[in-house]
Amino acid sequence: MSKSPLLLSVSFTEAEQLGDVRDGLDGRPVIDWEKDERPDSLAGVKYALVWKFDHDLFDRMPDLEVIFNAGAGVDKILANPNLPPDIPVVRFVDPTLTTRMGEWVCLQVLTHFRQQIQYSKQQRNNYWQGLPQPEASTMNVGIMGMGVLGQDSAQKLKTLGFNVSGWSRSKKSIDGIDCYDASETEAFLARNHVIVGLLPYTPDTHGFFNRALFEKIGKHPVLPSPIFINGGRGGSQVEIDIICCLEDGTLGGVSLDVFETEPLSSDSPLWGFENAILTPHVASDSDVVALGKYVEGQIQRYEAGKGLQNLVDRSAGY
Ligand code: NDP
Ligand code: OXD
Repeated sequence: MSKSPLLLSVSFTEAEQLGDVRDGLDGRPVIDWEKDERPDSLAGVKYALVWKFDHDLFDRMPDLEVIFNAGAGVDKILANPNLPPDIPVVRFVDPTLTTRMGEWVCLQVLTHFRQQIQYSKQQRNNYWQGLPQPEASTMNVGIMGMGVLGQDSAQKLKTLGFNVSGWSRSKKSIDGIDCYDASETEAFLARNHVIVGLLPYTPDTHGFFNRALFEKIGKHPVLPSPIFINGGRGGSQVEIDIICCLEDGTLGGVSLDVFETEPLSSDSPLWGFENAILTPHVASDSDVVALGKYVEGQIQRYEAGKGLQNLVDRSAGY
């Protein structure tokens, strides 16, 4: 039986092009909306894999049955007023993406914890000075957003010896990790020295990481002021508050992969802070071949009547 084509509307960056999404699709025909000549009709096309999309794209797809989002975060697709209301949306969940985020989170926590910013500065100045070196178990790291990425990052940090806790909308029960829900935010913030944001961007998380929150984070007995790390979405942070908190020492350092506006403007004061590590939304790129395999696997499940996985809950916004 011939496979129903997949409509592809994703402009992968050069860095993401380590392979071809088709390599994962097991021969399924692809209509590349960004690169191919556009057909007059998309009748009969049941599946779409998109990141950003033209406003009228789905109006042209009378037979659309499933929309696949090319990343884990669905804020962009859900914000599009032309998203059909009744078509299921599946987000990308895959070990290739999860592992990359865990690597980025561990790298950031270790960089601040082992005071690498200070040592890099010393190296630039030919200067030799040891700094205090507490054990990882004295460092309390709190993950806000204990979904797929948060739980994996928590486990990886735990393996490194950090004292890890997690916070999410619904309370989790995870061996070796103290879990909190949204009614226990103050206690959660107070016990931690580092906060890692891995939240989706929703109306509830808009502007969530702000001065009032930073002021409640606990302070490590030896290391500099609290650290804030965000790999979730920039809309959840208030950058003017981050800047002021770095200036007045409320925050001892930050690592940010996501920003209120991307790309970050070249005149943002954030660039100028020695204790701010900025990466250009690359903590965890989607691996395009794995994405193709994932979509193919989901379509095969769907067609076999087994149901789709990782469906987006539109009312929750993630
Ligand atoms: P999940 O949906 O698996 O997890 C989201 C977590 O956030 C859940 O634990 C959820 O709680 C919690 N949460 C959501 N809203 C609230 C709220 N209002 N209050 C408290 N907790 C809340 O998502 P993933 O872990 O897969 O991804 C997280 C985010 O990471 C994505 O949405 C995306 O924005 C970002 N991302 C960034 C990338 C990058 O390269 N920088 C790459 C990929 C993703 P509950 O468990 O109760 O539902
Ligand atoms: C994602 C992202 O959501 O790359 O997958 O930000």
